[in-house]
This record gives sequence, C-alpha cells and structure tokens, in this order.
Amino acid sequence: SPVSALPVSLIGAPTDVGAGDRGARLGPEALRIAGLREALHGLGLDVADRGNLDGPPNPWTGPVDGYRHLDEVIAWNRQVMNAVSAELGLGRMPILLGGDHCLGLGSITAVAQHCRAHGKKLRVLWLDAHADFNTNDITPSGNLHGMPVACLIGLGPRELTHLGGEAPAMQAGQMRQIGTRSVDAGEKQLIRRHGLPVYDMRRIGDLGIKRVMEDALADLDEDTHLHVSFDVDFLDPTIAPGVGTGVAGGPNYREAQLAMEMIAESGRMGSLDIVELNPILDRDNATALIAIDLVESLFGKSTLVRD
Ligand code: 6HN
Ligand code: MN
Ligand code: MN
Ligand code: MN
Repeated sequence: SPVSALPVSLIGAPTDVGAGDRGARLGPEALRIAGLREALHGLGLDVADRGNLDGPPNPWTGPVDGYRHLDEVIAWNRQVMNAVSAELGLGRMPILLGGDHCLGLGSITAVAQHCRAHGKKLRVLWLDAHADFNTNDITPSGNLHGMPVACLIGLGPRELTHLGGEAPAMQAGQMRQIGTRSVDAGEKQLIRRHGLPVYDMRRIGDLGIKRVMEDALADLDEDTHLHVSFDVDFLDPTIAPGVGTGVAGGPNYREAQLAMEMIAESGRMGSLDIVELNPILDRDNATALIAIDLVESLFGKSTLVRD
C-alpha cells in the first residue's frame, strides 16, 4: 500500500546539456516505456503524466570559463523550476524525469521556495555516486551535472545560484549525500569547507545501509518536506549499467531497496528526481526497469511478508 496519499505528476526533461555523454535526453521515454506510470498506478496512486518540457538542443561544445552549455543549462533549469512549482502549487508530488543531474538545481530550487512559502523545513537526500559539488574553477570537465549542489548552496554563476530569485536556495546542512564514491580533489576540499553531510560508501560499509539511512532520516517531523534526488548512478553499475558516469562499488540491489523502503516509511517524501538514466548505454532497458522497481519501494511497495 502506498505510503504517500499525494497525487503524483511526472515531468519529463529530455536533455543531456549538463552531461559529458549524450543519451540522458532519452531518459524520460525509457522510463515511460519501462512502465513507470503503470507501476505507480498499480500502487494505488493518482498519476498524471505532464509530458515533456521543451528546451534548447545540446550544442555539444567545449567549456567556456569552466562551464559547458551554460545558457542551455539555465534555460532547461528555468523550465524545470516552473513545472515543479506548478505541481507543488496544485498540492501534487512532482517527479522529475531527467535528463541529466544539472536539472536537480531547478527542481530543488522550486521545492525550497515552496518550503519557504509554507514555513516547512527542507531535507534533501542526494543519492549519487558523485557529490556534484564542483565549481567552474575546480571542475575537471566543465559539465554542469557535476555542479548543481554547489549552485544550490550559492556557489556558481548568478543565473543558477539565483534561479529562484533568492540565493542560496538551501544550506549544506539541509542535505544528506548517500552512496558517494567518486569525488574530485577540489570537490573534497569544498565539502570539508562547507560541512556538506556525506555518507560515502566507506561509511555504508562500516555502518551498514540501515544505520546510515536511520541517521540521514533522523529528526524529520511533520513540518519537513523531504526531497529525494535519485541519480541512477547511485546504484552499482553491475545492476545499473545505463548511466554515463558509472562508478564501481555502489549499493547492491538489496541495499538500495532497503534505503528506498526506509525513505517510504519516513512518510515525508514530497518530491523526487530520477536522473542520469542513459538508455544508449543500457542493455534492454534493464536500468530503467531497476529504477522503477526502486521507485515503487520509495512509494511504499514493501518486502515485508506481514505488512
Ligand atoms: N553526475 N565529478 C565529475 C565532474 O565532471 O564534475 C562527474 C560528475 C557526474 C555528475 O553523475 O550527476
Ligand atoms: Mn505543500
Ligand atoms: Mn549526480
Ligand atoms: Mn552521479
């Protein structure tokens, strides 16, 4: 039975302007073809598919001042922010179908505004192999999907840090990163400087996923809006090969599933991103299918025999 009674809205953002590989633009269709809507409907949820947003094509050019495709990233994030805002305003739960992870900026900026307007606390779970905490002076690639977390806390170009008018959208302490295992040298320093809470794979190995999730979900109350930003490369690439920047040594199926079940049991999830799925690099849409399985767990599908 679904934990969330909120109706949900699927929003496709078919772009890979922030990524280093092309193909994530096909993510929304791959998730639809793999049956995302039907899976959520099967859990008893009211699901509306809003179709795809429209934005500029991927120019596929090199970095300028440390950023690739900055104008296009701004344009797509504006679209995402407005679409997510609209769904929150209707009292629905937005599910952003990426698209690459630069779009987490638009999505979370909208959520942060919604929280401000309604006096709600914000907690963001960033499920990802990466920290996505680069800035233009330390990025190894210029790819903006490696920078949304920095932009969210106010580090980045003004058009992105002030996407919602106010900067920063959130503070580092409102985020919990989980599954981290690939962080660039400059990024590590920045994480320390800003006190970004990270539960890396070493921590998951030491404590186990259950303890880590208990920690990451601690102190949520009925006034907390929980946003889950699910970068599919969070998962071990042996079970989820369809991503552009896969990193070995990630959570296995059961660890990921338990994490999702615990998020569902918190009862606080109010918005979700599913990003970085790259069907071009996938096998038989298997990664989309796994992502959907795990999203079902996020919405309360239980492995308990007596639930
Ligand atoms: N993602 N840290 C690398 C970079 O280029 O900044 C990889 C970023 C990956 C981003 O997977 O969302
Ligand atoms: Mn609300
Ligand atoms: Mn990411
Ligand atoms: Mn990632």
